[in-house]
Amino acid sequence: MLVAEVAQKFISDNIGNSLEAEDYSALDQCMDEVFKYLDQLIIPRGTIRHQYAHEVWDNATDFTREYFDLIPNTPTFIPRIGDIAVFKVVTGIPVGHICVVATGSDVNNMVSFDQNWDTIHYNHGTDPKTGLLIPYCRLVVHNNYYGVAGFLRVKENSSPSSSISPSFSQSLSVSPSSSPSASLSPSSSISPSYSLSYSYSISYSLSPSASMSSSPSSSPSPSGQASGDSGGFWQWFINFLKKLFHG
Ligand SMILES: [Ca+2]
Repeated sequence: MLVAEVAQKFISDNIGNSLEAEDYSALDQCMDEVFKYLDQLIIPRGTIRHQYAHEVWDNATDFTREYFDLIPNTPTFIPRIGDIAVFKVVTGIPVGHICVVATGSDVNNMVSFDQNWDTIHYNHGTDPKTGLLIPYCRLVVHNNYYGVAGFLRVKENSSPSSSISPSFSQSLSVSPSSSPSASLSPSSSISPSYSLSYSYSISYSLSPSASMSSSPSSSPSPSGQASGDSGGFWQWFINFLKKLFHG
């Protein structure tokens, strides 16, 4: 499942819910929501675990960067659904803040899924045990990205959906084993060597003709001798016939 799909499902499943993940001394905080979000992504909570939300950005670790690209907030950057927005310490945000980016952001405003944001106005009443207002998750529009330090974007190779690709590459590794059909081609390279032996036989057939052509010119005697022999034979044959019939 893609990060955007995980985020969309996480948001739709939890709108209006109070989420608690870690540190029961501070119930339903912004960090609790994002811990639960990481659970859905199958990303270790330790990648963002700090006492205060702003530290996720300010004190990001190698473990954080192992799973996320850290993208600073700029006037033109538009985050996408599934990104994690981290707020620095500014007036009105004493310990920073963290939330999951939803759909609908533009260069002016960020739409996100937040817990414990403006809890004075948005709460599920007072917890009878603690006497504190009970925060819950909801969609928020952050005007002008006020306080946003940057974003954590899940790296492509750390998302659960990309873990399918290794099995694909294994099926691809089967194809080299079928390459023995290609290794049959060396046997077909014998025919070129055959054609070479043929050219040898041609050069052989040339050498006799060369000796033939050289022999008449260099030694006329064989041909003269041949005709002399044949003339001597006929002469002998005629004499033989004369002896036979007239002798
Ligand atoms: Ca908590």
